Amino acid sequence: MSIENVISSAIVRSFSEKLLENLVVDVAIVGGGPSALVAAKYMCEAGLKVAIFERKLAPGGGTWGGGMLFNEVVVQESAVFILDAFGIRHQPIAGEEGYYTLDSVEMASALIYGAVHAGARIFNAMSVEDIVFKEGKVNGLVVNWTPVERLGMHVDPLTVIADAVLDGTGHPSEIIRLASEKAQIKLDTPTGSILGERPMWVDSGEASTVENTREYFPGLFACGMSANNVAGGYRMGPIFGGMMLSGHKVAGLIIERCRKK
Ligand code: 48F
Repeated sequence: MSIENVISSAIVRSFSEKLLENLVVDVAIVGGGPSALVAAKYMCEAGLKVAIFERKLAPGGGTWGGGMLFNEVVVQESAVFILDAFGIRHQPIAGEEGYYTLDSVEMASALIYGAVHAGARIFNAMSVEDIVFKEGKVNGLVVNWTPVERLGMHVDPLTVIADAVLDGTGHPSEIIRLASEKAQIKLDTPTGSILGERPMWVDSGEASTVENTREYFPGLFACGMSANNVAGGYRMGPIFGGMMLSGHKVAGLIIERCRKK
């Protein structure tokens, strides 16, 4: 066999096996931002089968660019145990006890590496365009290639079946919005609908990101900015402790739910 053919067949075979193995999972995560990557690592370590579907070529979400493209971010003391679990280095901010700066590129790459090495499968350049909704329950995701979505090609998608779906899509809460509008799901919020993100208030946003991280409908969870948008929390900019703690919290909630089943 020619080397050209060896390479092509190996890639097609390996990828097909990987995709086939992940068509039924315990947890299907939409979006590979920081909160989702943290959640993935902890869920995998608890023995759950986790797949992440990320629209872009590079997972990491809003981590890479730091604050206004200055590639540094800030994390507070309460989330340092997560930085340590991923091996992300951090420096104390002089004169501000309990706050640290870290390199956003190191953070993004370490989060991806940590999630993958814990066992999560990341499918990049795949967009989630719908949910599987059967007998009043969220049962999985409907996925397609991002180029298909971007070019508006009329190509039918494939499905991934999951016990739990995690919306980690950031500010737009794409999956919860879709579920709310298309499946007419009543969410666990005061109005039953998405309340919408509020403007910048760092301390409040950091706290509410974690508080708002929960199951909004049986089988449908939200973390990170998605949770904050659903429940009307304030935004917080380039401080990432809340994102990481949100990922840690949702992992605990989903692990508990899967164990009960
Ligand atoms: O927004 P994002 O980084 O998620 P996050 O974990 O973190 C938010 C912070 O980055 C930042 C912040 C912190 O202060 O405010 O914004 O909440 O990443 C979300 C990821 O989801 C992908 C998107 O490309 C991004 O990488 N995504 C969004 N919708 C879809 C999707 C979709 N329908 N299918 C697949 N991926």
